[in-house]
Amino acid sequence: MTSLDTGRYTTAAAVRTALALAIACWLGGTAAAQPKEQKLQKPQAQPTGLRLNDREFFETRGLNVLVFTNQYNGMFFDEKTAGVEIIQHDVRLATGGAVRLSPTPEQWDLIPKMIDRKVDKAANTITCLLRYEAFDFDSRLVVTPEGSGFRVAVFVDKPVPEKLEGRAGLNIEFLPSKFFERTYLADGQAGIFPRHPTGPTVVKPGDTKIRQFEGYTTFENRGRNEYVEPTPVAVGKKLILAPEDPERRVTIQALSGELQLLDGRNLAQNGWFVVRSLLATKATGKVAEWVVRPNIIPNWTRTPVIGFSQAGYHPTQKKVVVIELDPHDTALPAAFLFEVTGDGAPIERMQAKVQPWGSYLRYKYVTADFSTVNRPGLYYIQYGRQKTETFPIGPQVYDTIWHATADVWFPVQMDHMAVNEAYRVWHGLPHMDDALQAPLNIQHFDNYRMGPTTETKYKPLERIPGLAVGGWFDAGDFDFEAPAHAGTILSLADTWEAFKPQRDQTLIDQASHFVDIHRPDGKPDLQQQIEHGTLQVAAHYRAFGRLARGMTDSLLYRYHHLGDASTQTDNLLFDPSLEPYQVEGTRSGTPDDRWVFTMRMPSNNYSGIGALAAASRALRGYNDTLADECLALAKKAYGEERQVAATAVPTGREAAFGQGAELTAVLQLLITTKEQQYIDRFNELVWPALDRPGGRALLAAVKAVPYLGPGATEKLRPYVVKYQAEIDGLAKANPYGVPISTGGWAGSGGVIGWATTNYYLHKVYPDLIDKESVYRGLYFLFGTHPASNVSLVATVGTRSKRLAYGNNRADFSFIPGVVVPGVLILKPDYPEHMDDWPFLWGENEGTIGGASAYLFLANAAQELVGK
Ligand SMILES: [Ca+2]
Ligand SMILES: [Ca+2]
Ligand SMILES: [Ca+2]
Repeated sequence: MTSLDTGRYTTAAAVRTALALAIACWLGGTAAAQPKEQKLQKPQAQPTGLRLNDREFFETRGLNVLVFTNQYNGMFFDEKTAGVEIIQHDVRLATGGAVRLSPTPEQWDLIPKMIDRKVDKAANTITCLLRYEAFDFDSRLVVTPEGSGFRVAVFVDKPVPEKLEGRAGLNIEFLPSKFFERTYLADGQAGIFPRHPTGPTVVKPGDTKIRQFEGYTTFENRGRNEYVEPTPVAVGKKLILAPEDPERRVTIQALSGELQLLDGRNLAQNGWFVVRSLLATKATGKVAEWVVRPNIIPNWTRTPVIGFSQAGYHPTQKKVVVIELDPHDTALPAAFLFEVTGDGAPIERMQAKVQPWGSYLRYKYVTADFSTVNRPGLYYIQYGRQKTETFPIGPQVYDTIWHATADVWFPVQMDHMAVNEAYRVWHGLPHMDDALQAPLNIQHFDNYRMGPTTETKYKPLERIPGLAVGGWFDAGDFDFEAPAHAGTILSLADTWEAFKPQRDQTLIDQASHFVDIHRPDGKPDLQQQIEHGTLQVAAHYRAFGRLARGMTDSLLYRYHHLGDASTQTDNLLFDPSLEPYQVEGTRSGTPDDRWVFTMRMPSNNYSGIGALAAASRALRGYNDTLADECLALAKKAYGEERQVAATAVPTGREAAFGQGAELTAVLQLLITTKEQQYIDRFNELVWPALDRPGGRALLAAVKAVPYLGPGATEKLRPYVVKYQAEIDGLAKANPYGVPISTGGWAGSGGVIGWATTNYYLHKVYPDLIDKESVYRGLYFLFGTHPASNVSLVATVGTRSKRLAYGNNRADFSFIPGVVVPGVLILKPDYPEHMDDWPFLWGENEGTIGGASAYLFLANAAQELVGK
């Protein structure tokens, strides 16, 4: 592009913006509705310093400093949500401020245990006692406001252990995506933050590496006794990050020693930029100290987030926009709906009075209701000078919302198949060396476990036949997660039975292990997917008589594989008589065949039984042989599991989970067989379960109502009345009126499950549960949610996820149709959704469970709007 073109473009854009504003004012924006006060430059007041607030973090307008408000929870180790964290202009810019043992800690590197946290309001200080058990090493991290920033210091009562000299340091990590296309100064020396890491690194002797979690290693040394460590990109006493950008500028000064700037992406794609000082050795007292000054824009006010459905609205639906405001912001009196016409001139169709909703988390919320507009067309919302993306209102808006998930996402997740799309190969044929019996007494890095026996007829590391077939990659990783699988098969079977979608846009050939996307083969894709998942589950029942817990990598450096699934293992059968990396015919000496974790868990087995029983119906008429076998396997396994339960009563977690899962199994068996024994058992389980807190039994109960005989509908009604009151309560709990989870994994899956329950209840009790309670789940997914208004379903809606934690995340890309978890609520009050950094799984990792549940909900909504 020439400079002349650039100039013309800029001018044209400016003219368009000015015109749009003029039209907006002229068409309906009353003077009072225009956000003049937002743009007026207020006098440049000096920002006041940080102070400790009641929520136990340091706060001033435009800046928060959190000190172990969120902890390393150990579940997946370093989740990049712990330690000293900086939220600058409402962006969580830095995390992991703590004493760490490596230059750029990876996910499975040792994390400090926080032993004690003292919040001293009088001294305006937070002190954390951190411990590394393996080295008997304690340190104190002290954070105190200073000037417009803060001071962070590390104290030790005993010198740094010898083994950690030159290793233990004060680290803090900066989010790379916020520094792309920006620069830094290190003692005045200029540098550019690289878009992709280009070193430097050094190789060190393997036996000097600090042990990672449980002795696993993230590094494949290819038989060489060595490991890689990043060395600094820059060094100095004073670092200024992004000096050119007032929103991002951070100055860090070392009061003793020097600062290193390192690039964690050299070791792991999810690494961050790290600033680090080594702790002083052979000394006690203060061993590191910095002053950190994140720039603060005076009187900074966050841009409002206009929550709406990026996929648009059916004319009959409510159209309530939720606007998320900075607590310092003043709500405008009105928001506007403009129709976009064919000649590009927008026409104001409605001015909606802005209604206060109240406070939720750290923001305040207002709503604007455009429900009375039902004329089909294209629209956008204007609030102040902000305009949303253009979206449709029309009877067809839900016609295609599940197609990307069914046509692309599920095919790409298919294991034991090569998957092609037009000119592109998504992945070759993976994991044909599945699988070996897992050995004993293991705590695996992806939360699998093995006890003291295999509880199968196989010996540790013995090959289990028939497992290189079917199944899906669980999520952004490649393992076979059995309960998620069972749930996915159930959900797909539900969708098939309820809506019978005949859509055929995929060729799936089990005989040649080949999938071609956008190529019909005369068979409904949904039945083909149900068959594909069932092939793997049925193989477990043939091998073990029950469902194993999962199948995954034995080696951490294979597990974190990114890219083509077919290269995760060598697809050759492991032969211990060969040397590592030696290949003879179809055998190899590389121990990369995956392991099957077979610890007995009744809940897991009941989930598999339910899946097989449901699949036996969904596959009827499509693959009768498999359908017959599924039912036989399910009935046999159910009888056996009941026998086990009669002799060994499960306890603890397994008791609670087991009952819920048995309910699912019995429900599916009774629907398939209509046998009285299952109806009786279901009645025995469901009514007490309904009286317990939790609520999952309600969904099973309402699904079973048609099979339970006369009176069941009325018997269930009081529970639905109670549930309806809970739905009403949600409208007061948050402005979105859906259950928003606050756990370590964001909650779109929970919202989908809730809306799906509402659908089933609406079908039986339309007087109690309305359609809007179903739609609300979709409004949330499609952009009416906190923190941003991006659609959480990639390729659904005008603006949707462009980055996700799929297995192609290293390319800053996504797999179309992925349903991401969405908005993570970090303690105590910060909703976060990263849309320029794909590597936080709690926000961006789609799962087969979430995607299959979405397929159901999307079909349900289509039915309700009257497709
Ligand atoms: Ca997994
Ligand atoms: Ca097909
Ligand atoms: Ca192999």
